[in-house]
Amino acid sequence: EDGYDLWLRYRPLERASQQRVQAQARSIVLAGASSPTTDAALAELDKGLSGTMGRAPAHTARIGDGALLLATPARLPALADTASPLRTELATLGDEGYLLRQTRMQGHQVTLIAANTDIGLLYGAFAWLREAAIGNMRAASSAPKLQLRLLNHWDNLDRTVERGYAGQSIWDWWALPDIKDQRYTDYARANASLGINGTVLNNVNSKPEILTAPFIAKAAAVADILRPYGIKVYLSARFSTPLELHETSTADPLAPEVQQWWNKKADEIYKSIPDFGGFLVKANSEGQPGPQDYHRTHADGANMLAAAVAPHKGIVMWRAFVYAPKGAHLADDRAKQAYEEFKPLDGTFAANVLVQVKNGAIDFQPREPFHPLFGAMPKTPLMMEFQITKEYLGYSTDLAYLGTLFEETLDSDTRTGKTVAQTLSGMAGVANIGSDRNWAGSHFDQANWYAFGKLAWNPQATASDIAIEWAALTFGPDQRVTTPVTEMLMMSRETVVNYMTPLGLHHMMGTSHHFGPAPWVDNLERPDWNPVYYHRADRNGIGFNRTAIGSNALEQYAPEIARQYADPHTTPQQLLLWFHHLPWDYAMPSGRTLWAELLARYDKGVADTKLLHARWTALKPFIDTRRYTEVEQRLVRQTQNAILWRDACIAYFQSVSGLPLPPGVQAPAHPLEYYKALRYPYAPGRG
Ligand code: BDP
Repeated sequence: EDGYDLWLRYRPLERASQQRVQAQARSIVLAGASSPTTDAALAELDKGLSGTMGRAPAHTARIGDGALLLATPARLPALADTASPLRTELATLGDEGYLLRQTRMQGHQVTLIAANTDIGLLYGAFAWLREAAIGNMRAASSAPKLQLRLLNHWDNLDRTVERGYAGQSIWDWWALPDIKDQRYTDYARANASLGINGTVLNNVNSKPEILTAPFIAKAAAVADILRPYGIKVYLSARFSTPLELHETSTADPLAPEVQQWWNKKADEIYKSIPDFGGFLVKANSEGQPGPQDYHRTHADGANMLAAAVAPHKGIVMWRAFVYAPKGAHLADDRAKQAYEEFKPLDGTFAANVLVQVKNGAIDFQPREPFHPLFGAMPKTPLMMEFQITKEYLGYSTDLAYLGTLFEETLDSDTRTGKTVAQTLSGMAGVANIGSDRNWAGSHFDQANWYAFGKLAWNPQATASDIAIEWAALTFGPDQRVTTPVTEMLMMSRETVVNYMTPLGLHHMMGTSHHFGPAPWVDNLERPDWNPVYYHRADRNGIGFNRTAIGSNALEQYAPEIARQYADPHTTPQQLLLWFHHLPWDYAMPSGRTLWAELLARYDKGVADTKLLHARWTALKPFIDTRRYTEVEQRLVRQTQNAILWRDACIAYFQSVSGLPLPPGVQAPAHPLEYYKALRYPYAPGRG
């Protein structure tokens, strides 16, 4: 086991489970003619059943007892019959939903995988195989709650991956379009098994070349492979592309020559990729060009691109992760800038523009409150942007299950009548995929890809149900394994929060690598790049005051939230220092002072990391050697990392607060200077 098969391992089942599966699949019947998508579904059933049962059943044209039947109303007249209850049920499942059902068809007892489209059949086949692999065989009916479920690859054309910790990019642009790696098909299978239906192939920090003819041909080759799996290809577009390719004299979105250039470019792309999804754009952020360079708004820029793709039914996903480049407007609190720029534009975007908003207002921290734009732009469809790759949570070394992070954001009540999930039209996840054999860099990071896909399909799914399912599919359905693995997953992210940024602290990672601790950094050219800007610790206290007497970022939330969080006593402890600057002797609910509580959280982070390690070593007898060892090595490293974070942060905060360590708290192993001198040369992920 090297992890390549992900959650589609299809290992032999125990006898009792085999019998249950066998009873549902004595033969396989596809109603009607085959299509590339039904071919994919049947190939997956063959693969799955050969693996779990030892051999795949025969494919037959006629329905018999015990058949596994794949059918749509268009393929099977019985399903088109308006009097049939199945037809009524199918009508509620839309273009991508499916149902799994024991029923009688043409006088025979069958297991029906039914959908309105072939893609629905493919999703249903994956769902049935999941049931088989776990040995459940439950009836089901399911339809996605969000229409757009995308991965965003931050992959560069030279195969480096910005914030990637799983090796090179899987997209081999040099070899494409003629040489097509088998991985592309396996990638499509894995994503389709989760219901992911779109992928942005290249980095948001995009290059003009991606929109030139040779790269369009390469993207088209990928699109051809992904299409049968229901996955559309999208590209990140650099706003100044026509100017940089010397094909226009400006990139001003209101200039007719620019508009014409993009219209023609869209026509050219759609000629090669008829179902091209559209563009993702990072503009006027971190030095990227954008409409503001021409004193135009984000809406002007987005709408110009939207007009180019609209005749082809394409969309534009315009990112709200903006903060001004050097020298331009510097908000007094970086957390406020996206809202300040985008909220006034609500209602001015074209119908095929979505604004893509990161889960929090700073940047993919181990914990952030939900972004105040959710609930604040009722006239604009919003996409959630989560980061699956763990830029700020210990790369692919540290174990941190993000299902709980995603769930926490999605379930947040915006107090505008909706949870965050209910404000969404789509969800994007910054992929953690690379060409490492196990795809994600570590086996446990596969769970983050899995959880993202499941939550994009159903944002109301729970992180723990997803964890249980992933554990069973990844390590087998033995509860002696799935129970402890699920417990490890469920405690892991809070553990990282505790040893990195407890109590609402944030952005204390070292410059540019974002891996190790550096709360002392204060010398970067922009104040809001420095950790000291975010924790504001001094002799008197710690934390960022975002109340009315501070930056007043709180005002961007609904009044109920603003009121609740205005008072530290009614602010959730986990966000305390995000919103408040408090004295070191502030009394915490635990009875400790804030200083003592902070130390206790760091200690808990370390203790829980050791616990994670111990739980894994107890599983040794049940896990295959290679995967056991690869995870174990990472947990050893994570323990060192947790200790490093704890010690460095305690040494630093003590140097600032001047307070003694309470009895029982162990002093850091080294003086502060030691931690300050640590370097991370050649850290991965810089793109
Ligand atoms: C930050 C990353 C940077 C990305 C940026 C973005 O450090 O590499 O380019 O986000 O989302 O988290 O555009």
